[in-house]
Amino acid sequence: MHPAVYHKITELKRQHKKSFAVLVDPDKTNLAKADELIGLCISSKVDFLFVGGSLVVSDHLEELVQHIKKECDIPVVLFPGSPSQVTPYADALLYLSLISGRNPELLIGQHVVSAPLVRKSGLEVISTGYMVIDGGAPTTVSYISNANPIPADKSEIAVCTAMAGEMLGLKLLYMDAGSGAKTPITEQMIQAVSSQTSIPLVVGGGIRDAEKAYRNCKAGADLIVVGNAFEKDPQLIKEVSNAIHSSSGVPQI
Ligand code: 1GP
Repeated sequence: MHPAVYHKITELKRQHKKSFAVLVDPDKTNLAKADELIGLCISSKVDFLFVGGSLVVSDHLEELVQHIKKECDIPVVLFPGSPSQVTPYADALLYLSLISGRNPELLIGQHVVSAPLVRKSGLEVISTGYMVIDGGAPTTVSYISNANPIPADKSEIAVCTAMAGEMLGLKLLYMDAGSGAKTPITEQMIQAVSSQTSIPLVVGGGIRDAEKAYRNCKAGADLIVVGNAFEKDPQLIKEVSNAIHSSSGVPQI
């Protein structure tokens, strides 16, 4: 299968263009709400829709993905908290290995168990070094993962982790402070990691405004993910999208 999503991510990076993903949490998004969100994402030129979460308790993820695919052309990327969130109707799957933690289940164990299912799904698989960074308070991901996040002020640990992930052959790095994080990842840490790695860098968790999204891009993030903030104010999508896209080509700090 042609790796269309990863190709789009790397091509944008090659052109020094920043991209934007809206995270859709199936637990908080019914089909009517999804329609409103999809409309805003189309008009705001959102690049990707990520679907999933550390803990999804509703059972309509597959239906939601099918609905999104029917309503728009924005690539749908699964961002699964567990193998139960794998559905063949999406375009791609972030095959997350929690490289910041020391929980073998999330480093490789669940991958072994789900490998046949993932292969059979026909999804484009994007191997991703997932790094959870302390966001100032426990988040669902920090609790569920049963692994210590990287301390927010220890950029050197983040850099070494990211470098190891890249040298192990992972295709993408995702630094996440966790959904709804009190404190998003610092620009200093983003800059440190992006300057020492060359694969695309995804940054998310606790980003609430366009200014922070813009500064993260300037610091070296290639793809910004925002979810929680839009649940309160969906109209913010346009502002954040404009900020991210306007930062394209701006020299990094
Ligand atoms: C969480 O990175 C994502 O895994 C997005 O976080 O919901 O806080 O925007 P928010």
